[in-house]
Amino acid sequence: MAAFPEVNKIKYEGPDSTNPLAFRHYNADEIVEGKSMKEWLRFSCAFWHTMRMTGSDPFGAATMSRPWDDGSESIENAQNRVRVFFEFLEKCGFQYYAFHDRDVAPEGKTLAESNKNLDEVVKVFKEESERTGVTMLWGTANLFGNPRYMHGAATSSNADAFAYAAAQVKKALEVSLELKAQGYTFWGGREGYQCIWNTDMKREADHLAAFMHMAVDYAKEIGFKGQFYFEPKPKEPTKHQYDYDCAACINFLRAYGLENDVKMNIETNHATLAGHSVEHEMEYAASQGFLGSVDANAGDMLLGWDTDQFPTDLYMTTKMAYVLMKYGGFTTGGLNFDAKVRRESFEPIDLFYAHIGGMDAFAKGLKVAAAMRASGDLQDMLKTRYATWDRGIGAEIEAGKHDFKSLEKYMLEKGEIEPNISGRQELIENVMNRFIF
Ligand code: XLS
Ligand code: NI
Ligand code: NI
Repeated sequence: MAAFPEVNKIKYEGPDSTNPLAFRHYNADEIVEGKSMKEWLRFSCAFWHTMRMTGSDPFGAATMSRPWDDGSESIENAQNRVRVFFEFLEKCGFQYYAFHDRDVAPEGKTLAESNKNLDEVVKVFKEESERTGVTMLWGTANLFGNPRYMHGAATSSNADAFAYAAAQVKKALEVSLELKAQGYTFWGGREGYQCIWNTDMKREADHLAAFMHMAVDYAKEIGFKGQFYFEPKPKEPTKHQYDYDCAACINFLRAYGLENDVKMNIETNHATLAGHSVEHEMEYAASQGFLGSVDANAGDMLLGWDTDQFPTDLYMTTKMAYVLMKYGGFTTGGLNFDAKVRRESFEPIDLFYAHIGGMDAFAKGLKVAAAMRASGDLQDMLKTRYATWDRGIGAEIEAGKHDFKSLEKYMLEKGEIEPNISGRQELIENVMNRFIF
């Protein structure tokens, strides 16, 4: 029986449509700068939010109405949820999905039982994936929910927690291989600390690196070719997460010899928690060769935590699309909606409104970014701003022809620098607005 009988496959109806169950901009096969929208955007849906968020918060109980879910921890219920998930994915036109091991299958009394439960549910994922063609963007393991991980997993002060986490990731990699995942994500969970006086930071960092190396080695051993990602987040649940932002993560990867095996999975709301914008994080990662995948959501500027809202801000999606296009798009990654409906939006239909809105915001952002690129206005202003590096002394410095002595000589002869030119920020902002409205 269908879980969403009142919803048909969501169709593209064009910008003038007022149908809330239609796309106004996301037209999967429409070509934008030589690639279809679906190739650019590679939308993915997060099982943990869409199927498992109950709406409970520290002040109140669950609010979500999910008629297909009997609320039990049975395997049948877990398998049924997967079928409902695929109905949802198909109706929205998703190409990909992502899950943690413990989102999809109940944790058993022992590791062996948990693995068995997971296998039972993965069977249904496999069937449904084959039926629909919707595949796994990346896999991951929940190494933070169970109290055994109270001090972290790979960075726990308890070596057994490290071992347990290793066993969980081993299994998650096997499942990711089985479901043909394009990647595997490490998000810190509790890999951080609350109190520096009870923390051996160097030892914890060494352990985290050893853990990631073991994962990379095991992936090679079993023939899992998916891309590994490291997902930065500065805080929450711990006060100070080690995977603070892209700069910290990339430094870690380089320091520990993981730079050829792991790229970044950048989440919008985590970027803002770190005091950055998501386009800053994407540009930083991409310019260093580490742009992997994106967890698309949005925070609330008035709140200081990870609200994981759906992205609807066109300026933000435009800026994200602009960076994406500048670097040629994703290879293995995609736009994974790591986002949840608000506690008050408790009806199943709200899941559709939320995802349609997010997909449309990115589709429109992609079109605006493409128009901005086609006009060449921003590229021209950038070129003008850096013009002194394209000729004369600038070009010579970039070519490695100078040192401090030759530059001193140059400046002694020249006396003063070439006049600076305006940064034109306001004009640039107006140019962007010209394409948006
Ligand atoms: C939590 C993270 C998490 C990861 C996957 O804040 O965003 O959902 O994406 O573990
Ligand atoms: Ni995330
Ligand atoms: Ni998050």
